[in-house]
This record gives sequence, structure tokens and C-alpha cells, in this order.
Amino acid sequence: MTHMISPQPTPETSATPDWLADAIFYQIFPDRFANGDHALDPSDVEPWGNEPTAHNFFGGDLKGITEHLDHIISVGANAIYLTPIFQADTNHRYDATDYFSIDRRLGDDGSFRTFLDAAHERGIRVVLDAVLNHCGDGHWAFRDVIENQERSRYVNWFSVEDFPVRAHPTPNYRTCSGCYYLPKWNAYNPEVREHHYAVARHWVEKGIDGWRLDVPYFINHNFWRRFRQEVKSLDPDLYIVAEEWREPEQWLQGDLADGTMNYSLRDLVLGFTADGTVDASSYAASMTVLHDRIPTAARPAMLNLLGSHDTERVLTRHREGIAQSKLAYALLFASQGTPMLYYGDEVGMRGENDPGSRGCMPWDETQWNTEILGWVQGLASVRRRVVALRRGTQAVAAVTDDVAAIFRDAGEQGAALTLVNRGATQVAVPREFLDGSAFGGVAIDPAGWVVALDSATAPNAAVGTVVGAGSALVLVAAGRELE
Ligand SMILES: [Ca+2]
Repeated sequence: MTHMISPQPTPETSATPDWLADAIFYQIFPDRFANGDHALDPSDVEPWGNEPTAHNFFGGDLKGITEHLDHIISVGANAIYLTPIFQADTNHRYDATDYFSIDRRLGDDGSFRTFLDAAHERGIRVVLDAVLNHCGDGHWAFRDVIENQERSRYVNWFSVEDFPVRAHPTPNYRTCSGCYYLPKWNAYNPEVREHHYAVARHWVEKGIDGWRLDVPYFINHNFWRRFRQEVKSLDPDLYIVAEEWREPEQWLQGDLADGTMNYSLRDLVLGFTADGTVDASSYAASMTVLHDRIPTAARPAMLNLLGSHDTERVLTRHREGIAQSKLAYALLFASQGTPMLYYGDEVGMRGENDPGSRGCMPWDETQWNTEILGWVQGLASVRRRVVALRRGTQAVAAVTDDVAAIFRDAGEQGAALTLVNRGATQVAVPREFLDGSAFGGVAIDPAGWVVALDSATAPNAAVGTVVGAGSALVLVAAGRELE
């Protein structure tokens, strides 16, 4: 009986895991989240909270994460994405030396088991980082090539141009983006492929809930097509999410990934709330274009984010603007797709792009920004309670140049309307946004809205019909009638 947004033409896709619609992710950079076992610290460990650099270690580990699962739950998250945890030589561990073992500074198989079991007991899923384009120059196979040169059994696991192998001044082997310590795997070699698929199976069999694909665009699609088959044949509920900065749709045709890291959404949100480069009309138009590019099945499985280990932090990007940061979070939690928080952003951590955004999580709660934390917790709570925010269809519109509206429609299960006003004056919401006609003819009782969350410090004069200056408003409708 409910009129839905007109369906988008979409290609055939295979199903994506249903749990993603209800997920809220929390991303952790393991060296910097929590130090739970000082016995594992490297000898040159730095005091917690010192300036992060590209090379220093702070001793974060799996026990530390296990001990702080309550914090992750308290912000409303129920899934974790861990950047690499396998044996490696750097603090970021994108230079694996052995994909089958946990880095000794983080723990071992036993502490991974403890962590995974504790997470699962609390209803938290765990996704690991599949860094299969390249390894570290300390990887045992690459060491064998260094030692035995063209006689190495593994010489064709890499792409070496001539001998002897040299790293300087320019590597004479293929690398990731010219970085000498990241030799690129020869993914056309069947032995390499078997090694990589064995890695994928190994950790799935240990119980993880999915893989995030690192720089997947540097490897051919055939490799990832079979990767998906290997993983999904073990459990179709496993999540495969591709790192992608601009062109999500190539991964989302049903044969490669379930979703991508939605940096395109991030660009639009921050353009509107942080940079002022995108007004509400452009935001709405571009969000609609992005939405239409993503096949229906992939929409709830998109990993929406405002920041990560590869960007500046949310508060820093907003030039310390707390109110504007809150608007960005409102848009994140209102959008279709699973929201992801990058550790520490929820308590107002600051940091420029890598290495600045990889600082130590402060565990002294007096250092936390409780206004941001409370707002994020509120948004997560509303999303958990309101089906439409998790599972509704999405339509985005501009109310004025400064006010954007995201409408989510779950038919019989209700609707939600999030209004975000970045401007300096309050705005009365016109009737066509409250009765749904601005969103493609959806019919709603304009008086049927209830305020679920309001970032304004003072209550609005007419509740639900005015969105305050620099504030966000989340309205929900439990039921409605057709006009
Ligand atoms: Ca430690």
C-alpha cells in the first residue's frame, strides 16, 4: 500500500550479507588503539600519546582491543575492521612477512582466538585487511629471492627485471607505487594465487567475518573473482569490501565485492559540512548520482565513512568545528550503507593525514570531547532503533542552499527524515519535505513526525518543523497513510 521511490534500473547482482544493513563499523589501527600487554612491546616502544610518526611503535595489541570492547559497544558499533595484524616490520603492517601468523607485537594465535571469541560473544563481527597486492621485503619468499637470486624457487612469485635484485636507488622489481620495501606479488603466477587463497581460507576458518581488500585496483579482476568464490563458498555471509576512492560500481556487479569503502560519499559530505565547496543542491544531486551508480543489493553493504587511517581526522578536517563535525556525522548515519567510525574520532581526536591520523587513543576520559561522543552515540542509538535508517530506501534533496534532507523509506516499517542545516539562520521546513512530495511522491502525514534527535542546544520553537542554525534534526514516522 505504500508508494516507494521509483525503482532504479540496476544490473543483476548476487546477494550481499543481510547483517550489513544493521551494522555499525569501528575501524582500528592496532598499534595505536590500546596497549594491553607490555611484555610484547618492541624495545623502542614510545610513551603512549607521543607524536605518531611513520616509523614509531606504541605497543598497541590484541589484548588491548579485547579489554576495550566495552568502549566499542558503548559507541554503538557491532563490527570491527582491523588494519593488518599479520607478521610485518612496520607499525602499519601493510608489509606482511608471513600472512599465516599474528604479528608478535600484537599477540599470537591464542590472543587472536581470545579476541575473536570475546568480540563474537558481544555480537561484534571482525573484518581483517587482505593486503595481497604486495608484501614486505622481509617476507620469506622475497628473502629467498634475495638470497638465491635467479635460482630461487620463488623468483617468479615476484616480477624482477634483472639480477642481482636491488632496492636502491630504484628497485628493479615491481613494487606497490614505487615503494622499495613493498615488492608486488606476481598475481598471474598460479602458485601465488594459491598462496593468497590459502591465506583467505585460513583466517575464515579461524572465524573472521570478512575481508577488506587493500588496493584491489592494482590486481586484475580475475584474481578477485576467484577470491570471492573461495571466500563465499565457505560462508556467503562473509563480507567483502573493496578499498575504492572514485569508481565503486566496477566492484559491485555481484562477482567481486559486496561493497566498497565509500570515499565518494565522504567527499560529498565533507564538501558540504567542512569545505563549503558543495552546497545542498549539489550535495543532493551528487548523492543521487552516486546512489544510482550502486546496484540495489550493494547499497546496504557500502562502507560509509568520514575518515580512516588514510585521511585526516574528522575534527581536524572541520578546522576544529565541533558543530560542523556533528552535521557530518548526522549525514553519515542518515545515509544508506553501513556507517564506520575511525577509532578516536568519536572522542574528538585530532590529526592530519598519515601519520598524524594514526595517533594513540586517549584512555583518560577527561581528554574526551563528550559533545561529539554523545552525538555519535545518539545517532547510533537512533539508527539501531529505527528500521528505516538501516533498511529504508534513500532519497536526498536540498531544502535551501544550506539545508540538506535525507529521506529513508521502509514502507510499512516507517520512515525517517534527517535535516542538516549548515547555515547561520534557522530554517522552517516547507510542507513538501514533510509530506514526502519533495522525495518523489511518497505520501506522509506531515503532522506524523516525531523528533528522534536534535543537535541544537535550544529546543526548536515548532518541534519538527524548524531546523536550527548549524544543527541537525532526525525525524521519524512510525506509520502513515496514502493521500
Ligand atoms: Ca603491547
